[in-house]
Amino acid sequence: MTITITAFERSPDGGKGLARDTRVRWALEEVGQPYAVRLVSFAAMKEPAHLALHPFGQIPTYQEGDLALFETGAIVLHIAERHAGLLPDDPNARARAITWMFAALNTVEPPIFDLEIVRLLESGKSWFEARLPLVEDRVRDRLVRLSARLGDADWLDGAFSAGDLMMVSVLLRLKSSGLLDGYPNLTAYVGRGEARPAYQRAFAAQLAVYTGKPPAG
Ligand code: GTB
Repeated sequence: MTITITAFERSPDGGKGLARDTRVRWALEEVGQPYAVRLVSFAAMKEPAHLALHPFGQIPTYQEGDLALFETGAIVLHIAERHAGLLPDDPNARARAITWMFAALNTVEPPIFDLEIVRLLESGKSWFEARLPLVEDRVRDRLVRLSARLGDADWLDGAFSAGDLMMVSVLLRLKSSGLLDGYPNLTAYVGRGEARPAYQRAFAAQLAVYTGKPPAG
């Protein structure tokens, strides 16, 4: 059955891979599932046809036969549960990998998202200089604890899993901020994620939407 996801017709990040379709593409590449992409404009995302797929008018969505999903956590979990390669077989290890997915989305991503919003929308405001360090500190609090837990391991809990896919995807949002620089093991962790061939293919595919050139190879 063909898998179709949606992505920005023109991503505001200019193809840096920061929009959330990249994590879904990455998951599909890890498990070797081909997929089609339907590009949507900001206007089309708020039209009834798209709202029927995504109640909040966002990307990405996931369609497979008569199944339609939204929310990257749910989509990546669905992919990981149905195809080998992203979740361990051992039930406890599997549950822990899923726990890391939730930790990435519910505990680590929110302060990173807040930081992006402050930088993007509040830079001209009178409170910006006072607020920015507070928000950065909340991000650092997550990083210092994640860094301590990762230690010198390659991945968060044994072999690479959907938990790492989600955590690396979330940390990638910090790349341009310099905040990761204080945590060499996290920088290396993100680098290992980016170096995976499946990530490379996902990144190239989303970039090709922006450049209009098909991915090389
Ligand atoms: N919780 C949802 C999920 O995980 O699927 C969040 C989905 C979401 O935020 N989608 C964004 C969207 O559709 C795109 S990814 N926004 C349009 C809207 O809400 O109207 C977020 C995103 C967008 C752009 C950049 N960027 O340019 O750097 C980075 C991340």
